[in-house]
Amino acid sequence: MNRPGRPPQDLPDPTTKLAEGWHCLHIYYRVRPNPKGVSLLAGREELIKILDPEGPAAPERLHLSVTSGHRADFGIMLMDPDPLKIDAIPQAIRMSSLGEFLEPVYSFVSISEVSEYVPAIEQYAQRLQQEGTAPDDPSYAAKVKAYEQRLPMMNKQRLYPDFPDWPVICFYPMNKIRHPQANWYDLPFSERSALMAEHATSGIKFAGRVSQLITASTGFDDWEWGVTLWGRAPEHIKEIVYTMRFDKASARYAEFGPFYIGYTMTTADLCDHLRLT
Ligand code: 76R
Repeated sequence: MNRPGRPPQDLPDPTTKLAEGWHCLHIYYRVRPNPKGVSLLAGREELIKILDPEGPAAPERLHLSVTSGHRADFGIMLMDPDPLKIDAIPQAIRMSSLGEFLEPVYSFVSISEVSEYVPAIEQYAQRLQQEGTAPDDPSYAAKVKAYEQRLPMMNKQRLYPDFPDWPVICFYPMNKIRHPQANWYDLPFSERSALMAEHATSGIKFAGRVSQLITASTGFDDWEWGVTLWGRAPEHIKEIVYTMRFDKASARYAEFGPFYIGYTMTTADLCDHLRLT
């Protein structure tokens, strides 16, 4: 028996790590003017060190991009099992000699996850049947087997993603709405699942052109998910966002926050581009 106020004995140790998946931070900065023309060369070297993906304090994943438009000048996306290792990066930037010139203007905190709508093997098999492939069709077994082989890799990519080496990155937050006439959270699981299957079918057409990472932020930030899209070229970003708005899951139930579009860069190129010299 536990005494009142004591946790039960069989709980795991308290931790800031996730049972599975990584913490994720998107943080955007604006560069402040430098009217006195102070040399930023030393600060530039500090920034290159802080953001060195091979450096001793580097988180597992680090992506840097120049952001278009007035909202921000550049963005950093960071992922790691340890949220404080991620947080140490903006702290180091703030305390560096570039700190006074770099103003954080937007951030988004989230975690990676395997969505409850990713079909298990049995659900995938059921879906094949619903779509008209009979279990005695030779392609049925082959498809189920291929999915069985693919699923662990796909889930690993969702939880511990490798970032593609692509030039365009788009980030935006989103919610599923709770409107009296369109409340996602009032729908039965079977209906949500069917809507997400339609969503997946429309998304899969962008394979090879867009790579997406959905990170969950309920309880971590003001929106429910962060959507990170990498594009092989800019037009694919417009096309996927436009196309997926017609998925019922988005058309009827989604709302979106601000969009940040940027271009992948090394820290040295970014400093040149931002005139941090
Ligand atoms: O294997 C599967 O069937 C995975 C299917 C899948 C899930 C579960 C999937 C596929 N997504 C899932 C979950 Mn998605 N996705 C978005 C957006 O702009 C918009 O309209 C919405 C933003 C895009 C662009 C996108 C792209 N997806 C989710 C969730 C979590 C829902 C939850 O758990 O409640 C959100 C918020 C979301 C939003 N999705 C795909 C894509 C693409 C391109 C695919 C197909 C590629 C793939 O399966 O990896």
